[in-house]
Amino acid sequence: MDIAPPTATAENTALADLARNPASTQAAGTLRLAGSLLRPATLTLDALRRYPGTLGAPFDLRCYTTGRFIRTVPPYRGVRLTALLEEAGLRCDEPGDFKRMVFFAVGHDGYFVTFSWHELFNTPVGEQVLVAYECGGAPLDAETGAPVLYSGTDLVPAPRHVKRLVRIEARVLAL
Ligand SMILES: Nc1nc2c(c(=O)[nH]1)N[C@H]1C(S)=C(S)[C@@H](COP(=O)(O)O)O[C@H]1N2
Ligand SMILES: [Mo]
Repeated sequence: MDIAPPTATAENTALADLARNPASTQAAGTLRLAGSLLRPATLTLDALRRYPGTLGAPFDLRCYTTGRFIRTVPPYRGVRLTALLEEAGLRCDEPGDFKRMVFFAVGHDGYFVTFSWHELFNTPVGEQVLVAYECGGAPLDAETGAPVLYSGTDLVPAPRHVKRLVRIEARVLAL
């Protein structure tokens, strides 16, 4: 399976720039919602803080690759990724597009992980995927890694604990 061939839009150019030269793209702390969306948006940290917060549970950050225990993370507070995506509106150009939709969550350094539409909207996993702006009761700022995206039900949490999240990209996959 492959990702649908990218068309030469400004959005795709911006994503390619991010992968090549991660630090150059956006103002620190801003999050861009892009790709297969009805209302693409850029949100500042202050805008994220205005959404109703969901409080996560504390967890142990552990690297999948090495098994290394990193640290115990106090509860995060943040907005559900599904709430942000619902507000931005998912495009459905062909019947069944959601079945083939994935989301890239991209960090400031070009590190990225994936979520599927089903995982977020059709399993309990999505209820605990947060874009966090507070940790242990203290506000996070761009210097301390905000916003952080993480998936609260992952068995090994470090891979999908993306520091300085800068972009959520919605894509419909094609064979
Ligand atoms: N932005 C960003 N977030 C990231 C990563 C990364 O390279 N960039 N690596 C992930 C992985 S694989 C691990 S193990 C942890 C490492 O966390 P640490 O830097 O606090 O040790 O961050 C996760 N989040
Ligand atoms: Mo890791």
